[in-house]
Amino acid sequence: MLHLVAFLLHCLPLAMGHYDICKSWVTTDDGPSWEFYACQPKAMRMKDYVTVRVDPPGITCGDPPERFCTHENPYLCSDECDASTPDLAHPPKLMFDKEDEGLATYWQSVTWSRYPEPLLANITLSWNKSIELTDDIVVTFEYGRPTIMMLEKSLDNGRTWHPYQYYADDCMEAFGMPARRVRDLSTTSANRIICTEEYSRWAGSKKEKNVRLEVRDRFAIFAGQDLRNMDNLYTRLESAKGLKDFFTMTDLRMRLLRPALGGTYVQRENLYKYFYAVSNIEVTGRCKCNLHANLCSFKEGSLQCECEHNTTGQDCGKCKKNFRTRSWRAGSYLPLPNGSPNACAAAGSAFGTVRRPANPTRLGPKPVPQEPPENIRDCECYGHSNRCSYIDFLNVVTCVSCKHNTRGQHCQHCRLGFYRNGSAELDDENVCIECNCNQIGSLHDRCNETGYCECREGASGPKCDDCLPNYYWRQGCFPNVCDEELLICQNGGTCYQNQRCICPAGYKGVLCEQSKCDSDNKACNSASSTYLSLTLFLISALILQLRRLDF
Ligand SMILES: *[C@@H]1O[C@H](CO)[C@@H](O)[C@H](O)[C@H]1NC(C)=O
Ligand SMILES: *[C@@H]1O[C@H](CO)[C@@H](O)[C@H](O)[C@H]1NC(C)=O
Ligand SMILES: *[C@@H]1O[C@H](CO)[C@@H](O)[C@H](O)[C@H]1NC(C)=O
Ligand SMILES: *[C@@H]1O[C@H](CO)[C@@H](O)[C@H](O)[C@H]1NC(C)=O
Ligand SMILES: *[C@@H]1O[C@H](CO)[C@@H](O)[C@H](O)[C@H]1NC(C)=O
Ligand SMILES: [Ca+2]
Repeated sequence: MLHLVAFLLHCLPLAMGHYDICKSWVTTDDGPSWEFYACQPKAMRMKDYVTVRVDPPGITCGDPPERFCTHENPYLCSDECDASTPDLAHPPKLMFDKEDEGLATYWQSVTWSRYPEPLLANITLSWNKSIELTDDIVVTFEYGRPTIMMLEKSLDNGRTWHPYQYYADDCMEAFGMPARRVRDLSTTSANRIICTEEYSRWAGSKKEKNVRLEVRDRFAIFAGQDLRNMDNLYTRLESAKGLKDFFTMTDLRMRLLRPALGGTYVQRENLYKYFYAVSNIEVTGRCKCNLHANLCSFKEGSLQCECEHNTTGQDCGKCKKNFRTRSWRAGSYLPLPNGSPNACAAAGSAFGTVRRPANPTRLGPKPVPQEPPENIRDCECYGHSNRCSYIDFLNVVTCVSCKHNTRGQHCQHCRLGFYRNGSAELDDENVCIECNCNQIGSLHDRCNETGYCECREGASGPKCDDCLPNYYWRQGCFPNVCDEELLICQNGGTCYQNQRCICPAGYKGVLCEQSKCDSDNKACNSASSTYLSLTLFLISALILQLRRLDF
């Protein structure tokens, strides 16, 4: 019970009333109607919805069964890991089970029997859904925390990965980075990737078990200790570049790079005490629904926002069909306290009146902040950007930082090197496809509307990675030197991959058309029989001539 109260108190600031309803039925002068607000789902224990993968294969202990011991008891190596015996097995799922009081359950790796080869393991957590952290990630290690490890994350379901935080007992030695603490970061560096030494030093394996990614400390930079000033945090999340994304991910990877050493150097005579054992990975966060949903459900094995505001998609990341009069936008925490729903609109609704900023005074592009909604109304970027600039001398509002490989005033074109996906709508994340022109075969990396690249001489195919007939590929397309039709190797030579003739002894030239004797008499001497028969031929020809002349 005490535990529960402590947990509730701990979560209170983030669970509090903010942005928890999407709409309410209100009565105004014009009668009752719906009013809409920015809204987001509650924070949850994300470990309940995760799939895990542990690499490399065979890194989990117990197959074959193995003995191990602990740093506290290094000479009593009687503990056993055996994958085929449930009581002695340590599979990955034990990092996500409910930790009842009493004995911890944990995943465990093989021991470092192959020292000095490093003992490396990757633990990859995937949600197949964007989530936003609302509290620290806490990883609990039984038998000591790694001396070197790092966290990586992906925002695109594992296609690309980015470093998230580095951990080492000596950051400079392990990663060439100075050691930093999150508590020392400032408002301008709140999303900096750091290396910390706080969670890697030996302190006894029973005493210090946790490794953290400090989310609350980073929130506290804006919201103050105890996170009392959440309004300031929400304001910063809307305005500070990259800050929201810092807490967002679809996948998290823990790279274990060197196990606990018990506070000393590696003792080769007893490698049974070096391994990784993780009993829990706590990830607290919420579904990212772009402030268009306050519910997120687990359906068919994946988390899914229950979208409002006439949006749809796993993250409410686009407008429903027939609600695309205005391009999609995320809801906003601003203005406080209810935010802006930025709902999608059906044709015929009263949106989209074009207004220009009054009295433009400054020259050049000026970022339009979120506050004046008139300007934002003009910011139509098909959902590929939330920001626009006003260019005074052209009197236009243009999107800035178009994402998803788009460009243009309304992010309506594809960047150079990309082409329009015919089956995707303009507000689709997949609207631009990479040309992927073969670097050697093509003239440049641009392509036409159907994805065809412009090829160098001899190259062919949509991506210029093929050769035309009568050309062969070797770091580019080159005209055939020989073939079976027109450029046939002479005198019994054979054509090698259209690149050259392999000539029999005594012949040379591109098509073996030249006898070596024509120019090089020594070769003829050594090939004396050829030489002899040639001489005989010449003599008999001479005799024939003499006969004709009828001497
Ligand atoms: C762990 O993942 C990284 C990429 O994030 C990869 O380079 C490395 O080879 C992986 N290590 C293992 C042991 O699978
Ligand atoms: C990921 O989620 C999407 C959308 O809910 C679903 O269609 C897809 O099957 C899921 N993929 C996996 C590997 O679970
Ligand atoms: C969404 O569309 C319905 C009509 O299907 C409309 O009644 C409702 O008000 C719309 N919601 C928002 C937030 O625009
Ligand atoms: C084109 O867009 C559709 C619809 O979003 C998507 O399913 C498909 O994967 C895209 N094609 C490519 C090659 O990206
Ligand atoms: C793109 O180029 C290919 C090959 O030159 C051509 O067949 C195709 O019609 C072109 N597509 C467009 C839309 O121009
Ligand atoms: Ca456990």
